[in-house]
Amino acid sequence: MIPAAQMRALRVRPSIARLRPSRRPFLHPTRHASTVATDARSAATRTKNLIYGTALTLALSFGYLYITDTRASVHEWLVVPALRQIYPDGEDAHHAGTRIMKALYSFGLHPRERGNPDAAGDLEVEVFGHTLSNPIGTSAGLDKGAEIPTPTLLLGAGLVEVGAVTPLPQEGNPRPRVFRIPSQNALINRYGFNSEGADMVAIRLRQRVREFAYHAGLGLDEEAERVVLDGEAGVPPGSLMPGRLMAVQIAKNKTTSEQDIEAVKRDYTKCVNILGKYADIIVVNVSSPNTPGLRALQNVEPLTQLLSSVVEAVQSIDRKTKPAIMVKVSPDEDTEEQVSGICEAVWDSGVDGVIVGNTTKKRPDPIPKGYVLPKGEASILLEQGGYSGPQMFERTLTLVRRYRKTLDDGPKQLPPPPSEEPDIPIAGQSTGDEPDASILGKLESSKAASGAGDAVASAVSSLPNASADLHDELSMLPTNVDDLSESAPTIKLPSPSLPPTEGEVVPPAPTPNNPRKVIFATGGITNGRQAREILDAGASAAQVYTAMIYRGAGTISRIKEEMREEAKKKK
Ligand SMILES: Cc1cc2nc3c(=O)[nH]c(=O)nc-3n(C[C@H](O)[C@H](O)[C@H](O)COP(=O)(O)O)c2cc1C
Ligand SMILES: *[C@@H]1O[C@H](CO)[C@@H](O)[C@H](O)[C@H]1NC(C)=O
Ligand SMILES: *[C@@H]1O[C@H](CO)[C@@H](O)[C@H](O)[C@H]1NC(C)=O
Ligand SMILES: *[C@@H]1O[C@H](CO)[C@@H](O)[C@H](O)[C@H]1NC(C)=O
Ligand SMILES: CC(=O)N[C@H]1CO[C@H](CO)[C@@H](O)[C@@H]1O
Repeated sequence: MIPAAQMRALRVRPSIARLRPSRRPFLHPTRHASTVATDARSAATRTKNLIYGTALTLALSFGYLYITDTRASVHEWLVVPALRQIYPDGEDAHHAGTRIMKALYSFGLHPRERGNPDAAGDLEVEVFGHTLSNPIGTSAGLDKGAEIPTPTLLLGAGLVEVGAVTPLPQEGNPRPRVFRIPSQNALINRYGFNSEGADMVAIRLRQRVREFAYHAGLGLDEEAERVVLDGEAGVPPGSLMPGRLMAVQIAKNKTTSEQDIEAVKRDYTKCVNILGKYADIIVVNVSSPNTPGLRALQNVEPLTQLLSSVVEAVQSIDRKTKPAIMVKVSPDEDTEEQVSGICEAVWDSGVDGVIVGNTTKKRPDPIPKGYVLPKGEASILLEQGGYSGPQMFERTLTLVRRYRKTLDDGPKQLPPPPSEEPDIPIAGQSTGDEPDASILGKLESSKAASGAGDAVASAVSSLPNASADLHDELSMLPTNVDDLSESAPTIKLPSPSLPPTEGEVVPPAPTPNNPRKVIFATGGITNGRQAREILDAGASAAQVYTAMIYRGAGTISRIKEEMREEAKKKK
C-alpha cells in the first residue's frame, strides 16, 4: 500500500522537469551574454531544480513515512488536541476522526504500524483456536458502524470489536451524550445504543469481504465471498488478516422490553442471522440476573435462555466455521451472586467466553489522590451515563481475577436429576435435530449438563476415532454441534447410542476438547504494564477505548512496545 503516496511524491519530479523548457522562451530575449554564461546559468538552474525537486520528494516521502507511522508523536500531541479544539463536542470529534481515518485509508495515507513488530511472536496468544499476533484490541463503541475495521487493525491491534449493532436503526439518546473530562483522561457517555441497524452494517461488512476477495484474485461475486468466509483464502473470515480477529457486538432495540425474553431473543437472533457470518466473534451485551427476591438459580434461568438462543442462532450461520460467542458484563454487576450467576449461564448455554468490564455508573475519585477537579469538569461528573477512564483499572483487574476463578471452577455441581437415564440428555442434544423438549427442559433445570457442547465434546473425544481436525474444530467452537457434521462430514455422530460417560454428575474440568472459557478485559487499560497484569490475571486480550481517544492512533503500538519493555526488564 505504500506506493500510492510515494508515487505521488515521486511524480513531483517530472512535473518540475516539465517546467524547464517552458521557461526557456522567457530567457531568450535577454540572451545577450555569451552562450557559455547562459549554459552555466541554465546548468545552475537545472542543478537548483534538481536539488529542490529531490528535497521536496524526500520531504514528502519522509513526511509521509513519518505521519503514517503509528509511532509518530504527532498523533498524540497534534492530532488529538487539534480534534479537541476544532470539535468541542466529543461526539463530533469522534465522527470526524472516523471520517478522516476512512478517507486516509482510501488514499493509502492512513497511520499504520510499521516494521511488523509482532512477527517476533513474543506477544502471541491462543484464542478460539486462532493464534492472535498480539493481545491488544479495541473495544465496542469505537467503530459502531464497522466503518473502519481494517485501518483499526492496521494500527497494530490483534483484535477489533465493532458495534454495538441493533436489529433496526435507532437514534440513541438526544445529544449531547458524550462528555470529556480531560484532566482525568476520562469520558462519560450515554449514547444509548445509537446504531445504523444490522442491515446497513452487514452491507458494509459484505462489501469489505468482496473487496478482499477481489484483491485476492477470487472475483467479486457471491461465490468469491463464500470462499473467503469459509476460510479458503487463509484468513479468518471476520478480520480478513492472519493473526487477527474481528468481533461484532449485538444488542437489542431500545423498544424491545428487557422483561420480554422472547422479544429480546428475536432481536439477538435477527442480528446473528444478518451479521454473524462476517464475525470471528459475536459479543452479546447482557445484564446479569439480579431480580431481587428471586433465588440465584431462578435468576440465572432467563439469562441462560437468552444466551442459548444466541448459541442456537450461531449454529445455523451459513459458514464453514462458526463465530465464537462472548458476553460482555458490566463492572457494576459485581456481587458474588451476579458473578457466579453469569458464569453459570455461560456454562449452561455453551457460550465461549466473557468480556469483563465496561463503563461504570459510579464516579471514581479523581486522580492523583486529593486532586480537585476544575469547576467545569466537576459539573460534568454529574452528567448521567457510563464513566470510562484510567481509574477503572484496579476494578477491572479484580473482576478479571474473580471471573477467571469462577469460570475455572466449572459449572455448579448440583445433584443429578433423580434416576434419569444418564445418556439420553446427551444423545438428544448431540444429534442436533429436534431434541426432545422435555429432555432439554430437564437438562436446563438439572444444571448438571455443563452446556450441551461440552457434553458433546467429551463424548466425541471418547469415540473410537475423533480426528485431529475434529479436535481442532471442537476446541475452536466448543459448543457447535452442527459444525461437527458440516466441517468433518466423514465423521457422523452415532446419535442415540453415545457411550454413557460414567459417574455422570461431575462436569469435566477443562480439557483440549472442553476448553477453558476465554476472558477479554476492558476498562481503564492504558499502558503495557497494565495490559500485562490483565493477561497475568487470566485474560487473553486487553481492549482499549478511552486511552485511544486521549492518546491517539499510536496508542496500541505504544502499549505493545511497553509490554515488550516490561518483559525485557523482568529478564
Ligand atoms: C463513547 C463510548 C461508547 C461506547 N459504546 C459501547 C457500546 O456500544 N457497547 C459496549 O459494550 N461498550 C461500549 N463502550 C464501552 C467500551 O467498549 C469500554 O468497555 C469502556 O469504555 C471501558 O474501557 P476503556 O477504559 O478503555 O474506555 C463505550 C464507551 C465509550 C466511552
Ligand atoms: C426492534 O424494534 C422495532 C421497532 O422499535 C420493533 O418493532 C421490533 O420488533 C424489534 N425487533 C426486531 C427483531 O426488529
Ligand atoms: C446492555 O447491558 C446493560 C447492563 O449490563 C443493560 O443495562 C442494557 O440495557 C443493555 N443494552 C442493550 C441494548 O442490550
Ligand atoms: C457498556 O457500556 C455502554 C456504554 O457506556 C453501555 O451503553 C452498555 O449498556 C454497557 N453494557 C454492559 C453490558 O454493561
Ligand atoms: C482407533 C484409531 O483408529 N485411532 C487413530 C485415530 O486417529 C489418530 C490420528 O488422528 C491415530 O493416531 C489413531 O491411531
